[in-house]
Amino acid sequence: MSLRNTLSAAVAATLLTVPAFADGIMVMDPYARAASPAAKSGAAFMMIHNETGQDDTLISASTEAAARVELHTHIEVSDGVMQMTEIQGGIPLPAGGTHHMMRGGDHVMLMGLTGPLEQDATIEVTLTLEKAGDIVVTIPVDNARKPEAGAHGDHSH
Ligand SMILES: [Cu+2]
Repeated sequence: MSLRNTLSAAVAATLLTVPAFADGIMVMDPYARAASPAAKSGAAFMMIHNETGQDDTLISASTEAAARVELHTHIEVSDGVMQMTEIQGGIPLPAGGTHHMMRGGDHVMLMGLTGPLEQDATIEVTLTLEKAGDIVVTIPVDNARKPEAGAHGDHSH
């Protein structure tokens, strides 16, 4: 093998490895909603599939559609009473696993909306992962969407 062939093989191997790693995070079925046009906050939901081959963690999210974004979940504070709370330490995304953010469960909380979430508009949300880095997701607004089967109800969203 000539030197030139060796170099191209090495470059090809690098090109194959890097995008596969970055592309290994798949965001499926994202949507965002607010409880009403006047709502000051909303939430985004999605499924995140980790095909990168290594464990990762969703550590934060941001968007120009809201002044502040937090990763939230619901906890049961007393018998049957659920309350939203900020997730400490991020959301683990184990290799090969799918994390389902859904109503009544984990969600991306959009606080201080910069405008109403209009039905069928889209917002861009940047997810920041510990290893995969920033992933920009275009999320359609679907205020009419019903809670997923298995969700515990709608609560404040
Ligand atoms: Cu919340």
